[in-house]
Amino acid sequence: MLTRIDHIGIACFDLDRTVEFYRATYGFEVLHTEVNEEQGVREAMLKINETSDGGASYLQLLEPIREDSPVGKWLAKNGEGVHHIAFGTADVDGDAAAIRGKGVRVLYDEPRRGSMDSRITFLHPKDCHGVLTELVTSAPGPRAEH
Ligand code: MC0
Repeated sequence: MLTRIDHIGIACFDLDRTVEFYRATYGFEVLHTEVNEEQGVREAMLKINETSDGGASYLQLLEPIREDSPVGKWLAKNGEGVHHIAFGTADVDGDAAAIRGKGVRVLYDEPRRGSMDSRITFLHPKDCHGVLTELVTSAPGPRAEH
């Protein structure tokens, strides 16, 4: 069951400058940064709030590390902006299977590694009214904060 908005992914050209905008304008601080080679991004997670199911909600700022990555291609076509939304679930495998059963294309056969050791998959935007949609199961235990 999808229980929360885990994050909103925002594509940007310059991660450091975008992080500074969110800090200076709203006071949001970076909880975590990492490079995800497989996804082709350098990212920063800004925690917005804790949620009642023990998860949290984030803004995820994404800078491509390769032009031919999903975010690189999307930025070249659209410029900066909201790239995807991500729903949190305790069971990404079960929810992905159920959604696939409804005829929506799930992009991965098995969930892959996402931010902070989460397990993620994506639904094709063309099957979701133009919205690239991610499903996320957070890693168990305390979040890595660095
Ligand atoms: C592409 N399209 C999108 C879109 N990306 N529509 C809405 N939102 C997006 N973000 C549209 C294009 O405009 C195009 O429509 C059509 O989908 C095909 O796009 P394409 O540029 O030709 O690219 P493809 O087909 O090679 O790839 C699209 C696809 C890809 C969604 C399959 O971007 C993908 O695999 N995305 C999932 C992985 C991902 O996005 N990773 C980055 C975040 P038209 O009408 O022009 O045909 S990684 C992340 O977020 C991790 C770190 C985490 O959360 O932990």
